[in-house]
Amino acid sequence: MTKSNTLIEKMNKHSAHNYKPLPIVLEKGEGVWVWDVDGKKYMDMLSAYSALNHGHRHPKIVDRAKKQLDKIALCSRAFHAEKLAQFCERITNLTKYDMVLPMNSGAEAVETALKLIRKWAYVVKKIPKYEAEIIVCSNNFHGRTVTIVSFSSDADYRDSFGPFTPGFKIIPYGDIEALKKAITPKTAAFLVEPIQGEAGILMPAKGYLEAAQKICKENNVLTAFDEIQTGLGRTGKLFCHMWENVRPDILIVGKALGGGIMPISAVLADEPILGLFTPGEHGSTFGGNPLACECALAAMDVLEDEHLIQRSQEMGEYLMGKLRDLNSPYVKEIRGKGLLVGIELKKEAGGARKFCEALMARGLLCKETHEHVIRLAPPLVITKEEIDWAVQHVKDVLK
Ligand code: IF1
Repeated sequence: MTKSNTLIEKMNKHSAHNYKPLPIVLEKGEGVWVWDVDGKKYMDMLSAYSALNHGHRHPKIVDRAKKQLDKIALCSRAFHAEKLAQFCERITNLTKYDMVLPMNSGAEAVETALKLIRKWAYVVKKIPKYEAEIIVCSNNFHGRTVTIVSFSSDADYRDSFGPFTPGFKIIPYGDIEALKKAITPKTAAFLVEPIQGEAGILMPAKGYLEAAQKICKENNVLTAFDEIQTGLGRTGKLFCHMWENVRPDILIVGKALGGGIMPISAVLADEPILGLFTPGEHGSTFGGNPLACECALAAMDVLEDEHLIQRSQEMGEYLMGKLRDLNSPYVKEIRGKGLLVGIELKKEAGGARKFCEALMARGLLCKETHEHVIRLAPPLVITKEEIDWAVQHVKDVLK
């Protein structure tokens, strides 16, 4: 009986069964590498779904987190805090929005955006109470709260959890005509992911976000972009929407904002929108806590100081080029932006899961998304040599 097996047994017995993880038990991480409890080393090409853009335990972020632990970690929003003030200034400067509202998880930030959109709809757009509609896309993934799964089009995420929150309209992703048709005088906003990660790294045609924003502007409809997975360098730009000439009214970030150490998420917007919340209308015990803020400050510093956005773009092109050169008979398409890369397999390949399991056995961790796509999303600190190592294994497995 290995240490791993003993621990997996404990999981099976005592943990809710809401996941089906690959059968390894991690104990340690450093950069792009992780080790399991039996001492086996793996390359992490999942990066906690982009929460580890800086890699595991980035030394500069860990150092600042440790120093912050020796000062103050938590104080609630009943008081001001030095680190929160610095965080608010820093992230609004970075993203060029007037204001920020910090939360903890991505789902909480999405919920925050939804509340904000509804308030704007009633106070500013003067939609009759409570008739505001928010347009979303099919195959979206925005989190797992009851309201968010209310507008999921995936049965697994949604089916057992009604009654559902009303007020959402689902249209096909990437379809501008559908957006045009869906907008009514009661439409408050369009919520969209610049790339649909969970749906299989789906990328809309170039110009989609720009066209969507134009139609929304013409109809006094807000745009809200969920950049929780695609933000902070993952796709080779600070935010994925920056591949186009757009600026959403509401920007939602999370995951990598915490530098791979603390959960922290945020909603960003200008004052006429984010200024609408009044005391008591929204909040969170842990949202904006000093420790998470210091991790986010360090994460933003490292992103800039180590040119991780540029790296993501260059290494992403390098990785995709190498994958295309493999010419595997199983592969239908290699696609992605920056270091958010999907290998879509042909149906005959029999699903991506078994390839991910084979890669795991060789020391490379990645995960299938939907049935036929292998998702490769390593930390942005990955080197060319490390990519070469990974591609060799992908090659052997896809032969
Ligand atoms: C899980 C997926 C990825 C997200 C976008 C909001 C959230 C997420 C675009 C919510 C979260 C995570 C959640 C995680 C798996 C993962 C995921 F496969 F489920 F869809 F990344 F692709 N918007 N995505 O991707 O953020 O509340 O989790 O902090 O197991 O649920 P959260």
